[in-house]
Amino acid sequence: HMLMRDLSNARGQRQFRLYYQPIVDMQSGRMLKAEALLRWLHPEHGLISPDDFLPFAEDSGLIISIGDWVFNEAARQVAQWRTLYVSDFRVSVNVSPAQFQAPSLRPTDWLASLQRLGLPGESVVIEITEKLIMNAAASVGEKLLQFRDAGVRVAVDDFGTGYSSLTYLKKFDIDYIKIDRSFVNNLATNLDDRAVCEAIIMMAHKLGMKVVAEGVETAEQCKLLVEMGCDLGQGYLFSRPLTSERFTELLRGPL
Ligand code: G
Ligand code: G
Ligand code: MN
Ligand code: NA
Repeated sequence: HMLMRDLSNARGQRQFRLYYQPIVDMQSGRMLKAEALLRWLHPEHGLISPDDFLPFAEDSGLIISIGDWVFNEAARQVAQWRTLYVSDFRVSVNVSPAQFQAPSLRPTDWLASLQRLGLPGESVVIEITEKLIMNAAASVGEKLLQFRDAGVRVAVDDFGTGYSSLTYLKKFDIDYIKIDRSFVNNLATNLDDRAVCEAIIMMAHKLGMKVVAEGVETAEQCKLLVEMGCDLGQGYLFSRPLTSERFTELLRGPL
């Protein structure tokens, strides 16, 4: 497969980019975090979304070296932003279930990178999925614990679309729940979706977790979420994912 061969060369040829999307404190409006989103700048096909190449990356095992690049690049970037602009800034990094479970993903390697950059664990958040925390494998729990012990925060992405139980959220000491954007989409008109969001926020707060609403696109969705006590928001209302240069301008503020 052509794309496969290109993908195996992409890292060496510096074709990967990280985009950053702001995550905003919904009560204060402050921008305290960003989610790092991988893009592949293909010389012929242009910008390719991870949805279109991560399946190949996972099947071939390339996901490990790509994921290492993502983590190290995000860490390098957050170190710079913390030094120059916001001292407690955090960047979250997506980790797919196959990637997290691979024996070659070693938390100690990633933690060593943070240490080399002089970064505390709390400067990064790892975004995992419900599917992963439902996986009973001991190695999953051990790896999560290694990250947690080092202060790295853990978020459960796309929450509400899977089948995770409260038991698992408690067991793994999750910091953030990200409400899937399918529930946020029709918040203004759909009372069921509103009930789901309310229930997730209440449950998360009772368990000591913070909630991020994904896919916030309208002021009305934002207002409803603020009323529900949602902690953080992410979506086109605040900003699309930006290049690191554009994101830096945003942090630097008006000149
Ligand atoms: O940014 P976009 O909507 O195109 O992202 C599509 C999907 O790819 C999302 O589900 C997102 O979580 C995932 N994704 C984005 N960046 C990364 C990454 O660096 N690693 C992994 N494993 N998934 C990513
Ligand atoms: O699965 P995950 O939550 O990691 O996917 C994040 C992706 O969601 C990002 O890559 C981004 O492109 C997309 N996204 C971010 N904000 C919005 C939004 O407001 N609306 C829509 N439709 N997609 C969004
Ligand atoms: Mn995510
Ligand atoms: Na998500």
